[in-house]
Amino acid sequence: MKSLRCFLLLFCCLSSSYSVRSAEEATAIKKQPNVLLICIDDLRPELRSFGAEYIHSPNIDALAATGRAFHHHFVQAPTCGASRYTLLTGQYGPASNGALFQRASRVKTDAASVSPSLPAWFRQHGYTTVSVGKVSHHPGGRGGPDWNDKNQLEMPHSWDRHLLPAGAWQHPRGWMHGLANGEIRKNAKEMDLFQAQAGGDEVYPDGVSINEALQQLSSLSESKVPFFLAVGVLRPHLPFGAPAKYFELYKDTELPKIAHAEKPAGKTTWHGSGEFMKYNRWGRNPNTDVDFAIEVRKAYAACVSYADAQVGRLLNRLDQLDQRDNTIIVLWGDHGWHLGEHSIWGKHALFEESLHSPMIISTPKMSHAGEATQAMVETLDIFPTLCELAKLETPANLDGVSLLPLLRNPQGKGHAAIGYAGRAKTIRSDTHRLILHNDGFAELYDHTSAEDETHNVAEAYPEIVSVLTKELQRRLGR
Ligand SMILES: [Ca+2]
Repeated sequence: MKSLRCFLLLFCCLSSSYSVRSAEEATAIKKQPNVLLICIDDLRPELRSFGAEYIHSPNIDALAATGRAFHHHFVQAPTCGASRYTLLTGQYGPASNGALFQRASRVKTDAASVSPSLPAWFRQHGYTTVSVGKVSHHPGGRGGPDWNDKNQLEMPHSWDRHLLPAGAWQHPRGWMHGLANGEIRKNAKEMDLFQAQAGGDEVYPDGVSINEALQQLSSLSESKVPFFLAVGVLRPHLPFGAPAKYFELYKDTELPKIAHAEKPAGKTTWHGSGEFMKYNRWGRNPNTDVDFAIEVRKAYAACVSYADAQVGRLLNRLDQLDQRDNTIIVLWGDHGWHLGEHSIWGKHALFEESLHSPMIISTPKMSHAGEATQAMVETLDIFPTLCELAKLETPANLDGVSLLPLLRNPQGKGHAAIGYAGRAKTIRSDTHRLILHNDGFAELYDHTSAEDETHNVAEAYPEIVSVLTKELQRRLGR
């Protein structure tokens, strides 16, 4: 199916719906649901509940079984800071990791020009807002040499508390790339790419920050006002270090073959996997060493299972506190990750693997709970969705749309997804992906074809390139 006619059926106008706050505002606030937003770093949609039966992800799977898993969720940007910008502002933004700090500078010089962030909006509407771990780009949300300068806030006016207990890793910068028992990254070449140390969850950084998140959950649950708690889980971000018990899960696992592992021949957003290659790899390269590729993939899988266990700790505490029936839960991966597809080990490209990430939304008493949706949605959609679910007014200038229709009916329609990096931008429809480079070069991939994103068909289908380019420019305004 490659016809233009079928393709043209894809687009429709979408508009946000607006809900109105109750007149009995003070009373309503107490009845409003809590929000637990779980942000997982570098998590690709390779989970058992997303079809990967060789992955041990029982806690995320249990959440999916009681909520709505979005199997076609795409982020706006294939890098932490720029993707989190869109989650936390609901707007398109810069393509760089410094996006939120740039916004913070504008807040200082021209506050009126900056619309409220997602947590700021909930805070303005009576919620207590707390973040723990890596929610914005810097864990704990501060700048400075060690990312703990109280005078340099990444998201001004957003949080009542933004916390990062660094434990043995000394400061948020040390925690961010920490390995076992307080090892801090000084020179990446001297830090192991992956590591399995025996011990409990606190041997690695996430165990410590989740302890803090559990304490916050307990104290916030005692309050009479609703809470908005955002928790960032660091793994499976590099380096791939996790307690040995999670590596054990994959000792005898046979992983499927890497899909389209060949390096693209033509012009693409391919890169040399710099973030990955700079670690100590013991002289081995997964692109040329099949056994090492399997070891790397198993290490990533172990980190996914470690992250999954942290999600389980959060959800168990929520249940113990009897808050599940009054809490909206969003689990979100900040972008995808190539494990050898297109000969890339990392993110930062505009291929499907870089932009596709898991998302699950669970709300109290949701209809069709446990049914996944295949509708295409974007990270931008989370802000308006949470507003509507919490019965808050939706800010007028958000770039996404509410997903409430898909929470009611998983068979509903989605919409094309936009993404961008420094050198190119992209639009993904139900059938195609267009990647438009800044110099005008176009890549067009047909997702109805077995060749998928390995064969650029832009020259053969100029009409599709033209329609998608116009839609991309209209949506992105650039
Ligand atoms: Ca990330």
